[in-house]
Amino acid sequence: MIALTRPVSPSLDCCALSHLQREAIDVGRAARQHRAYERVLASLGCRVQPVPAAPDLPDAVFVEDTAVVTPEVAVVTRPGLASRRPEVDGVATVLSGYRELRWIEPPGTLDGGDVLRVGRTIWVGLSARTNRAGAEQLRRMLKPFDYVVREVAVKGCLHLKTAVTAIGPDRLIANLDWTVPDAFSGYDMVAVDPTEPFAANVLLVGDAVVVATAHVLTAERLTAVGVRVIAVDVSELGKAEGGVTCCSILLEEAEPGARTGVQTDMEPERR
Ligand code: CIR
Repeated sequence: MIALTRPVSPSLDCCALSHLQREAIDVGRAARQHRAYERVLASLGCRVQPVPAAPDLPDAVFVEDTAVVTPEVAVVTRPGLASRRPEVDGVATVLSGYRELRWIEPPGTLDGGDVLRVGRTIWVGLSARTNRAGAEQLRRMLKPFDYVVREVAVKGCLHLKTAVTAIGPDRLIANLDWTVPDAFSGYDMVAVDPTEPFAANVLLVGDAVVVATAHVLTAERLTAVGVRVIAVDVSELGKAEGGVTCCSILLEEAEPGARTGVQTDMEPERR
């Protein structure tokens, strides 16, 4: 598994905020937490592939929003917030070493945080950031690969994956106040502890589930149902309305014979 990540920008404290009050962010601490997060991903078997830093783009660390990657293709998004659109080029350049690219075009908007893939089903949250045109373009792009795209309303939070994520092949974790539980019928659903509304944003890596250390009670719920939980402190990133899914894009290593890496100055023949 490859994990694309991007360094914390010195301008992180100018990040976009929708549902949180602005609090001072200790950017140095955020960067240390981010490096610890990368080490956790590496310890779970990921090869961490950094995207070049974008110091002037405050939200660049939240790479998840810039692309939706399946084993077959990478869809570069058009983030709902215009100020985040310049983030996509740097990510696209790296992804072009691993996958064919498709691009969400106007009037479509789509944030990767609104896209939850479980097997061949892809839920797209219709949110303040993602619109129907974006969801429809994604549906068209992924249909040839047999994915079914299902739209679901997001209410009360930033992204679909603030409200619900996967903790296994047919098991989800959710804040039931922020989702439409019926949209996920047929899946086992663990509810977050009610005192930890942001705890549904967890990252499944292999058979492990990465959770924010702050979400102790929800972590206990997960452990109780047999989930292997790994905790990581992302408190400063949380002040920027980010969580554990937002800081990486996970992609399977390419099949032999497919594109195998990113061009660097050292290896021009590889592109
Ligand atoms: C934003 O509002 O866009 C950023 N401050 C936070 C983005 C978090 N991304 C995510 O949940 N996928």
